[in-house]
Amino acid sequence: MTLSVSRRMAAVTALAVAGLLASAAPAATASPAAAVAAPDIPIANVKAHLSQLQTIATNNGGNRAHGRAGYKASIDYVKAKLDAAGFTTSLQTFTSSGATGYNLIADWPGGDPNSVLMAGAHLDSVSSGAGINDNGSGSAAVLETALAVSRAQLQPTKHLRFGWWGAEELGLVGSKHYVNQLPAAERSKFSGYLNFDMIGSPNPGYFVYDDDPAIEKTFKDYFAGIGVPTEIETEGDGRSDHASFKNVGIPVGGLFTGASRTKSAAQAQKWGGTSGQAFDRCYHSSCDTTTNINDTALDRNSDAIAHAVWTLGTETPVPPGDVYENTADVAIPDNGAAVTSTVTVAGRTGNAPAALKVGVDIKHTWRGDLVVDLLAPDGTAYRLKSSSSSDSADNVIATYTVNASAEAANGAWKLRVQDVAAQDIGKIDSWKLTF
Ligand code: DTR
Ligand code: ZN
Ligand code: ZN
Ligand code: CA
Repeated sequence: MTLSVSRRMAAVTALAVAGLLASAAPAATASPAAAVAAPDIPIANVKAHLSQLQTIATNNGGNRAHGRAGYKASIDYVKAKLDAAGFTTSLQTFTSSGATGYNLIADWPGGDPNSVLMAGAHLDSVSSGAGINDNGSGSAAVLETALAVSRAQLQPTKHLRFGWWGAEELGLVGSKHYVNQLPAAERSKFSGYLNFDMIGSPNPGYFVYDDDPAIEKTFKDYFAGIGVPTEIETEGDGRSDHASFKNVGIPVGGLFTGASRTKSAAQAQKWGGTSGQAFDRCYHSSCDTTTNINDTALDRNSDAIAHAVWTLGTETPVPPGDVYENTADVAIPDNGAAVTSTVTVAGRTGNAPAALKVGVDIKHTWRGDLVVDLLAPDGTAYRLKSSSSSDSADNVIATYTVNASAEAANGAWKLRVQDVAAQDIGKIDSWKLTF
């Protein structure tokens, strides 16, 4: 049984024991400082980048696909803009399908190196076309946001990093390579990764990823502020580069205007456009050119990206809480009885917080089999995850927020996991509570 409290908590306890502190209660969590307002992102600048990407495709066999000249020319274009704007850039290479791939990483000097906010987009197209909406749109908007950071000489509280991924169309290859190369200590510094893949669809919807609640709220607040309703992006996890980051426990979010799915009558009523028609009829087709962009959608999403980078990047990071963790493996019987893992909280005063963070790391080969609950010391159960026969993805690596304010903080808290479907097995790898 491996129990640990964070070094911060142990230090507080030690001081308490030494009588140097009246109480071992941690310092009050500072609320984020008022954020700095983002500038408007000039849509003309974003479209100028798209024109350049179109020219690159036209001059290189009609596409910007992994392994082709058009992709490397796209990377060179974006890198040159960032180098001229004062970013620290690096090219990361990898091999996929026998060809060299490239990720471009750009760091804005300054900010807290232990709190990294990253925004990214895949820069590759499919081989059948120029890939202007998919994903020149996300790439150009992220580039222009980075250039706006430079123009503003922004001094964020967090360290800002931007990324352009290769070989997303081959299966998130570039972003997976980047994350896999990151040492665990570096991954833990990420406060979030923001992904933008198809944000200018000609028959647009306004979809917000429903992953990290704080990131989701940041985007939803922006669109509410301009009177644009949004929906939760429901095409499922794993459909773009945010999945690479989510799979290692990094908070993610992003925006999407739709691909081959059809806009419903209700959505057309809400957003305009054409019901019964795909959000992007040129998805993965040769007609995905500069004519395949809705300027209003591209403009709104570009401004939303800047809003998120400024808001999340300039807020005062909430100091780390007190962590109580159990890293002992607990096997989960296939289609069998529930198992539990315990962390004992002691030395705190009063009740647990209204936003108690429950971080879980459960390895499993079909996470839809699993029901996951948090049990408070008095036995009250809080449902974290229900079973789902359709969710065949691996692992449950997530952080849940529970309103545990009705529960006494001290006592034995338990994570209860049950596998309710035959075949596929797993284990509790670790879990933790952050107060
Ligand atoms: N896989 C992306 C397009 C895509 C399809 N569904 C979603 C959902 C969220 C982001 C992107 C996508 C591509 O073809 O690059
Ligand atoms: Zn695509
Ligand atoms: Zn894409
Ligand atoms: Ca099972």
